[in-house]
Amino acid sequence: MAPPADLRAWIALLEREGELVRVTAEVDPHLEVTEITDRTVKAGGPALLFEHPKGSSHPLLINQFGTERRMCLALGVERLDDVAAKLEDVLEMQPPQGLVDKVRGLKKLKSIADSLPQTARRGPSQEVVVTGDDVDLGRLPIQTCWPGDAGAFITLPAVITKDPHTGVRNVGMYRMQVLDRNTTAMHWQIHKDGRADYLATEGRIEVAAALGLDPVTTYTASAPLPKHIDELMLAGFLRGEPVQLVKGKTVDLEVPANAEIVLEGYIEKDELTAEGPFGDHTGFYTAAEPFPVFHVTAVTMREDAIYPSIVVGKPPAEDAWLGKATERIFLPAVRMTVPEIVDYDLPIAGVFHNCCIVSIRKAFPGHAKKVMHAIWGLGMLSLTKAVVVVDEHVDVHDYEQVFFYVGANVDPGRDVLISEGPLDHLDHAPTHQFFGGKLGIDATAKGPDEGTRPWPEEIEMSDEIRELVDRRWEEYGIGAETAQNGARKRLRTLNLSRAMRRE
Ligand SMILES: Cc1cc2nc3c(=O)[nH]c(=O)nc-3n(C[C@H](O)[C@H](O)[C@H](O)COP(=O)(O)O)c2cc1C
Ligand SMILES: [Mn+2]
Repeated sequence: MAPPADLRAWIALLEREGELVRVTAEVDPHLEVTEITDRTVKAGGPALLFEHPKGSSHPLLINQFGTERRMCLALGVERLDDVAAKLEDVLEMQPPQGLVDKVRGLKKLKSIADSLPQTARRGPSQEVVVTGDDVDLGRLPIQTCWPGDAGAFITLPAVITKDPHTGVRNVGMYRMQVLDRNTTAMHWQIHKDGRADYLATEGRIEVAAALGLDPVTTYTASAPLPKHIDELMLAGFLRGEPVQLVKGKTVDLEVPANAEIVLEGYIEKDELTAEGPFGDHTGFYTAAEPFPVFHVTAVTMREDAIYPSIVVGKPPAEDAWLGKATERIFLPAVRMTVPEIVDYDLPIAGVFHNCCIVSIRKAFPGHAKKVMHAIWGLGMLSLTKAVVVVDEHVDVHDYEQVFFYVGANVDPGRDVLISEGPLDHLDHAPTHQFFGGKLGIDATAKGPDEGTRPWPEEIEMSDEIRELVDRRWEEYGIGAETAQNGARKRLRTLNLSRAMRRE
């Protein structure tokens, strides 16, 4: 199943799958959309197309990514792990041996070459072009999400810039607070690539923000790729066909041809504004801080453009599944650097930077602590506040199991590591912004080689008796459901660790 070509194909797919509700009642993008969406997301409900947002002629799409199933539909896979497998295949390419291997290798290389974006002469995203004084962001149904927000924020943009030295494109999702009819703030946090492009540019940097893309491209704007990798290439690779671009009307940047809406413009070095407060994905308001001002020189659109939005707030919110997609998709890359990692889980309630549970194939004394330091040194995972390390047979996605091992296997005096390092821009807990404490918990089994008494054996029933009870279960008259429910947890653990070990 090929991923949808644009937002409209995506909406049609969602509708066919019973995953979309059209809301025909007039609804106010000021707070009301948030309350409806928050209830819907937390109930695992459908994507919502508000056809009549108050004060705008553009429909508003929200909750397109709000469940695991929709995230899988967006990426055209059965399970999020399937995306990782595709990526792993390319990442683990070995020098080809025989002819068959060479042909296979070439195919893989071709799949990368075919992922590069292509530039077309025209595209639907420029059917309508509004420039200069005619630009009016007030025409879009931009949400004011929470009562304490400083104003209306564009929440689901793919913001495009170029590195002034290398020319490499970057696409990132950064919220944009509307300041007036043709300016917004640009919330480039301190660790992000968009900000690095801005800092490296003297004077004026051109910027484009694409709204309403095919879901894969939207997702990749949120993906934490290394700075020298163009997110649109990942989008092309995951889609199996290149992203089509067109030249901007007022900027020297290429913009997605299939976008519903594109905001073109520029940012002047050191022109800053107070951005925020904003009800953030941390579950708290982030205080106002200075951020750059984006001047919009053109708005280009499709006819009857649909405006996409997302609400973040106390978890779980819609962004949980964008984050989970990243967790799964980046597992092969994480394992390439730290191969002893079997699996990891970033709990949604930990809003992705607060906690990382990781299972390892432990091979030497201090190994769990080595992995903690590796996580604290790895891309955006370096911002992780707490790392919990468990042995390979533990299902990191089963928090009860993890809690069991944290309780059972940890001597806090020996197995807790307090360190320090960079923290997420939005974390309000550390005394100093951006920098503070780190917590590592080693919940693996230890042995005499780590200076402990001999470690006891974990309780397991023998295979023989398990098989006997399987065979005789019906005779006992307790019911098939009970057996299934009881076995499910154990099986899930076994399946997962088996899949991860690729036996
Ligand atoms: C809905 C949503 C909103 C986000 N808002 C911001 C934001 O305002 N500022 C920011 O720096 N990152 C934000 N992020 C995270 C970035 O999109 C993410 O870190 C991405 O990797 C940035 O791209 P970059 O690595 O090319 O800088 C947001 C993510 C999502 C899913
Ligand atoms: Mn990037």
